[in-house]
Amino acid sequence: PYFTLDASSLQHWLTNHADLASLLGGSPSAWTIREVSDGNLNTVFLVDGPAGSLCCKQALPHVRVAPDWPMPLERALYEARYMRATADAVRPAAPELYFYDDEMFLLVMECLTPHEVLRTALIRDEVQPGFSAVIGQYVARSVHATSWISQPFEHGSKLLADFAGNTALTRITVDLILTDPFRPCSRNPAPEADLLPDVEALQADKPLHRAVGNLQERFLTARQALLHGDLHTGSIMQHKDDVRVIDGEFATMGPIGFDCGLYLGNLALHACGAPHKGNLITAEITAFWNSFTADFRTLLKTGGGDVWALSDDVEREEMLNTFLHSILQDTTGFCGLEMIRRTIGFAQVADYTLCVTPESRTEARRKALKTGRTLILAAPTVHNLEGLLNLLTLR
Ligand code: SR1
Ligand code: MG
Repeated sequence: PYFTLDASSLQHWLTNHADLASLLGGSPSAWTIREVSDGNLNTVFLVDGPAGSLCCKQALPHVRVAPDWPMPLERALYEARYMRATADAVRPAAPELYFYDDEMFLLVMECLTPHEVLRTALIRDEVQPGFSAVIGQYVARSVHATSWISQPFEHGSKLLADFAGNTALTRITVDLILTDPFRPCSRNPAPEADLLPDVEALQADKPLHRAVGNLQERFLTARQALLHGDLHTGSIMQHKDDVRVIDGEFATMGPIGFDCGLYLGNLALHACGAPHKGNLITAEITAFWNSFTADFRTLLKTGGGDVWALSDDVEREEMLNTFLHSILQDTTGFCGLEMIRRTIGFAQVADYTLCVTPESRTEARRKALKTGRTLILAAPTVHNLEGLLNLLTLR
């Protein structure tokens, strides 16, 4: 039966799992166990032994940072399924999953040290430029491997069934990204007084709400591929040029532009908090999009499911161009949504701590809200990366 682990009970649990204990080596008394929980939902422990290290992540029955908010434990199962469904396609851009305990809702994974969360590294200016190319490749490979276009439709149908139960986390997304920022809501932290008129305007903006409704429909009905579902800069670890995607518990079948948009939205938010880094962030957005589209094109040059398998090279190229165009428009809209929700909703970004005065912080948030609104409304008019970059006005 399930119980929440602490360092001592985790040590005991590991001693009962000989394969994992032997990865650590030595006797249990030689292991060091540190809790390093950083995300909003789960507890995470790093275990070091004489022969190796492990990362152990356990779901709690509530949101870790909001203990009154109950949360089903099964999210750990979906994270394990996501890691298994994408591992072969994305390796080495994700940690290896060694073991999943379905009673303890516990994942035991490759330990990433001395890696750092990408958001923290960006804030500290410790990134190696070009890291976003790895993320573009990661998205191309994970969605290609799990989409209807790469394999006969039965493959996607199976994934749809395997992830259909992840409703608790999809509920978080629908509430926190697509609903709460656009209405007064107790989950939204009170905005600073100077930003209040901007927030009120956003919450009274009917054309914007209609466009958000369209994005909600895309998110819930465009079951294009298996998404990571929460691809922000806190879901990525990096050390030098080793970049890994973690935390796939929000996995769901959805529009590919959702993963792309969340990632680009978090890059853009960083530039709002650090306007002097606009050129660096523009280069990262470009690296992401170029690597995503190049890899996706390469993967779809041959093979493919159903109609893709039948098409000749010219048709294939045209279908691919149309598909990428619609992914870009979704990306633009979801990027705008992420900029707004991480500025005025629950779970805001730490990048704003880069603003040294209250005035510059308000200005940064205002810019994010304005840009987010523009992206959501103008998404259907975007035809290429340059169009998206022009709307972002980071340069
Ligand atoms: C209650 S969970 C809040 C946020 O944290 C996760 O990282 C997701 O982004 C979610 O929206
Ligand atoms: Mg997370």
